[in-house]
Amino acid sequence: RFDDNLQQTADSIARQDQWFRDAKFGAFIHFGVYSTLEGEYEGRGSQHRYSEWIQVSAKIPADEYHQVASRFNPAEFDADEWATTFANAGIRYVVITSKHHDGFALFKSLVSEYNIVDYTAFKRDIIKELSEACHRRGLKFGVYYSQAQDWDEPDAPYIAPRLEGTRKFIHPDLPADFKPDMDRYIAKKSLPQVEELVKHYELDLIWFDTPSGMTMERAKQFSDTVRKHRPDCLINSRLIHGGKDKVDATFLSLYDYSSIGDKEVPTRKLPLYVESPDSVSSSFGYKTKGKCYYHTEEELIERFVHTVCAGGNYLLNNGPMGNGRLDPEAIRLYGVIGEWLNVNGESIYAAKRNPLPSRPEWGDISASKDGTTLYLHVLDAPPSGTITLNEVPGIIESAVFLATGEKAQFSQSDDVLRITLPKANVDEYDTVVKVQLSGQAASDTPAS
Ligand code: H79
Repeated sequence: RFDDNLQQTADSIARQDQWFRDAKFGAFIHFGVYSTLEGEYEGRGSQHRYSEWIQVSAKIPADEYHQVASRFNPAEFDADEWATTFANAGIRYVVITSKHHDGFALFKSLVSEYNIVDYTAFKRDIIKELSEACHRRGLKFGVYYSQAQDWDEPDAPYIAPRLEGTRKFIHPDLPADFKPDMDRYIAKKSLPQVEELVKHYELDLIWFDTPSGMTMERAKQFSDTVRKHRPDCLINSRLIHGGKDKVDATFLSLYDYSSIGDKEVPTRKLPLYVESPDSVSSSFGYKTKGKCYYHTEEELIERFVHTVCAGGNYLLNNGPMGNGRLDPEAIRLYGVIGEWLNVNGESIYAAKRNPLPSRPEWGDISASKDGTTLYLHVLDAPPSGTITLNEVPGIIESAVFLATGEKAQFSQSDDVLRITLPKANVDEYDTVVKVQLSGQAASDTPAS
């Protein structure tokens, strides 16, 4: 249960984000210098989960990482091919790393020459090409920008105090009495780069990450800059909050929706409209060395369904390869989800979260916007072949399997609904039963 005043605040600042609430499915892309290393540098670093963390996990000095950066040449990058792959998978928006914690920008920047156009032989502006390709395909486009961390800048903070020692590995020539000054870094690089991004690129969204050291005053500078140049551009909560779904009314003017934890699946209703940043694999950047695994398509569809039913978007990441091509396993997994959406998309897009007080143990529930249709997602069919739903808020008029259109056998007594599932699976991953209620379903909070 959350505070009604807080909800009202959230709604009154709810900006032009209907596209976002209806989109449900986004592609997150982690692409950069680290994509070429695939999680290991000179035998070091591969034990860490995230390949995009290689500079820290392998303690690579700045001058060595710069050489890797200058050789970054994703010659096979084809923005239209990427956009087409995503659009065909039912994805509605794309968010790509314009600068991750390593400090290397995938866009032309006048603020720092450490960017793909000025620092590599490739010379093309990935952010420009992809934003145009996405908009051509009707996809919304956003960028990830790491505003607080920047391992290339000695003034920027580290995410955890125990990592502060990394600074002297990366920048061995710093004077012994060097004192990092975060505001100096913000003024010199991250705020001007964010201004470049919102001024020069058609951004529908900007995704900040890991707010180490971000005070209210610092966050406000970023928020004001985005709002000034691009008032409709959505901002996520990690401008100032960590991965958790913490909500505080004083922060709500700074951002538009709440990012929950990396790879976290929401299991309960949340106070703001949320987004769950998941990944097809255990890493975000492309990783082939050491510790890594891919999720199965069953796992991803289940995580997607739970996220939507809790009131959020599913931002599913892939890490393209250093040569600029998408990871074939990611393409395959997106494709399976896309096929599932071709059949079951009605229960996902423009749906609202579960309006009932709790979540059933066999799966989850989404609803039509007016609340008169419930979509029962049977993720784990019980051995009895019958699912039970308690606290049903009205009289059931009909129940059909969404995948086949066939009628489902059901019985209702008081507020308990029983539905008999067919012997054969209706859907390999998630059997969706579309239940029509007479009159209005129980009203849910406006967050969904
Ligand atoms: O961009 C992705 C991650 O790189 C980023 N957020 C998502 C979207 C992120 N930044 N910080 N964190 C996630 C927290 C990560 C901490 C760890 Fe580690 C990275 C744990 C293991 C690798 C740093 C390096 C701490 C231990 C080793």
